[in-house]
Amino acid sequence: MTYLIPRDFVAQENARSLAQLQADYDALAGVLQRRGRDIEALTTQAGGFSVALPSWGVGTGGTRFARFPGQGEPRNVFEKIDDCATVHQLTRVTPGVSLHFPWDRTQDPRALREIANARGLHFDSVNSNTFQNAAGQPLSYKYGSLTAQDAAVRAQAIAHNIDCVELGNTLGSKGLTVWLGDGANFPGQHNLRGALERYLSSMREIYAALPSDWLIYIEHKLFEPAFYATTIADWGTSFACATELGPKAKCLVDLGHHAPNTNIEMIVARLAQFGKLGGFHFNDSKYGDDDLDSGSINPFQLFLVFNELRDGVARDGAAFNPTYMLDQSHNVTDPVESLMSSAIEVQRAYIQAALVDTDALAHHQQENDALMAAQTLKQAFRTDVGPILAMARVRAGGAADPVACYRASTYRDHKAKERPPVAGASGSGIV
Ligand SMILES: [Mn+2]
Repeated sequence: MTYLIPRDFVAQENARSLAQLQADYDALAGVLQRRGRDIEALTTQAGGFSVALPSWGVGTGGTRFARFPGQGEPRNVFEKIDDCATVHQLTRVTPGVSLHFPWDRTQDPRALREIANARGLHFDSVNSNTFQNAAGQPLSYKYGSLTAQDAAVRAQAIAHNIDCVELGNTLGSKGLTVWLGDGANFPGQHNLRGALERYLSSMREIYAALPSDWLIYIEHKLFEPAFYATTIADWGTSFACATELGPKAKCLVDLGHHAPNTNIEMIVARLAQFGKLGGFHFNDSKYGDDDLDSGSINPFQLFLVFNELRDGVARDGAAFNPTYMLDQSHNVTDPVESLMSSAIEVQRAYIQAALVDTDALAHHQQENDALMAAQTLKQAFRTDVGPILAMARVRAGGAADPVACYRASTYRDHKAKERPPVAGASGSGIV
């Protein structure tokens, strides 16, 4: 029997801190009221937020160098669903799960869909994988996949992506995210322009196989594993390719996939302006594609990204609807705790951005008052919206303090007994 945290247990844990939460909430309501803001509207807004979980995030993804697996890690996609459901149960903001093939391949996708739905989950965009060789695959991706010189290798990579679309369609997904490790490690290794021509040719075939209500997300990344010239290295290349492919192609921004100090919020604004912002992989980083928990290093950047997203909604309304997903992978925490923390940090940035006094900001911009414009953003960023997030969770049946509740439940100890390690268990990794 699979252990799930009992609903009553969450309510009992919440009961310990409910009076304190209500006091904090009432105090914040007063602060916001003086700014002309209604806390209840913000709590409703927080309750409507969601960010999808990466299936690979519930295992200890590790780093490029090693994994140090923890106790009771999921050994297959069904166990991953249990962990994702637990994250959602306590946070109430992660109903979507993004699968990665072939890591999450199952013989019975319909059963997987039913089990996920029964746990209150659905499937977000699916991810293809041509950055490593799958077991039994006839041709190698050592020298590239969608951009390979060998047409047969390209055909294999195209077929894999189309297979992901078909599998995703059965699961109820509406999008395919393509991150490509292709590129060159040496000057002259390949023709820079020729590689991108081959990429576009391959992507056109995948694009043609998309169902009418699907999107394809192009995820750029500055470098690694191709260290000299990654084919889709930046948002400009991503934008150009998405434009070439057509309206169903959009750009996906992984916060860790840029050079240090890059103004990511400006990239977000540019892609939004030209209708090509498809979605995000949220994480945080100090140096490169560090895949650390969202908001753990630079929460102000996350807030500024959401400030641009708020602006996008203000301009374009419901038509502006990028997809949100976490993408993180490291060694030193319990993945369920990290995913809960990250989801809440992303939700926090969303609500902080909703607090920006947009009339004041527009006025300061009009007056060229840089200091007060910056102060206006800072006022929103500095506001502790924790009670709003906690109240939204409690009202939705989640945990006031998800990490504390999770630890008190001894979920991980249960999983350690239920899930002894097996050789060849479902993989996870870094994307
Ligand atoms: Mn990513």
